[in-house]
Amino acid sequence: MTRTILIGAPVDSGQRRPGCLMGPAAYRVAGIAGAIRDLGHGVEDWGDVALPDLQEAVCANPAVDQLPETLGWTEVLADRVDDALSEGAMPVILGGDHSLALGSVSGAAAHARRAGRPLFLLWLDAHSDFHTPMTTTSGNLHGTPVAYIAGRDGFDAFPPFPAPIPADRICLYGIRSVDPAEHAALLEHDIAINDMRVLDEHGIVAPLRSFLTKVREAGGMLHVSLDVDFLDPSIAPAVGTTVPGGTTFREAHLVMELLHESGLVTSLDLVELNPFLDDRGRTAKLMVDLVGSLMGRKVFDRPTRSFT
Ligand code: EXY
Ligand code: MN
Ligand code: MN
Ligand code: MN
Repeated sequence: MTRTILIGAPVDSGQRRPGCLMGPAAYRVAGIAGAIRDLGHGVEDWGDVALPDLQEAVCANPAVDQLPETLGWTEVLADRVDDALSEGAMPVILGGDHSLALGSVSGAAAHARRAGRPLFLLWLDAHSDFHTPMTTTSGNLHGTPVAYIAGRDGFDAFPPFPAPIPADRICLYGIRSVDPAEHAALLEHDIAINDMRVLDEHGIVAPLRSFLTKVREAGGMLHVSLDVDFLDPSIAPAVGTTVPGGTTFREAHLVMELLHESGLVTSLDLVELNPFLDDRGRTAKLMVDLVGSLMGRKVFDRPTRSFT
């Protein structure tokens, strides 16, 4: 039994298409609390976080959009996620666009540092989100969290990331859209880049198992950040940044099932759901079903096989 804490994060400042702020409500309507509770876990809903008073902030790159708002969300979410982990619970952050991970992973990193445990990051996404505020050309800060978490320069307006995660503890999974500046920077870091080509060739299981083995051997905490666009747009249309060639229904469930079997996940983001773009709630329901698989739902209750 896992104690889970739902944290609503109606964050819409990391990109320019309105709608992600409705994400937390859509997850609740789609039954996320009941889906977790029915699997025998504890669920508390801490409601939605509120944006604190905005502070002035400047960035040398004039393209950067909604910086004060994103800084505000970062601060409040870091605090809330740290609080949930400190209660021994697993925070599930209901987003909100992916800029919320600037805060959620900060909170997890602060907690891991105090606990003396290494933090690992699994980034399930079509995108690498490896821009800094200085390299982004769109100015959309949802394209930056992995760079912040990895400790890249260029985040002067942000609080220093608590204990940046070394590159060899970061795993990008499912990526298929990388901008030139991100590509150049990724080549200089030792981040595991499981793009769709790698997953086509090796299958969805082996690269994930090898990452999970590293987490387990290190006694690590594991933050999973699940972007709706990790999924193929044909099954998950409610996202502003669709990229063809994403994971199928079964591949995505298998990832979640392996994560459950590992018993390693300590915090989870659900990001980029834009309910305004959905088709009768099907994307929200699919995301809730995936959370069900991550929390242990199975068709047959076989004895759990070790994941190694
Ligand atoms: N790389 C593009 C940009 O920086 O604008 C697209 C980023 C999309 C990020 C989404 C959340 O994963
Ligand atoms: Mn607090
Ligand atoms: Mn993303
Ligand atoms: Mn994405």
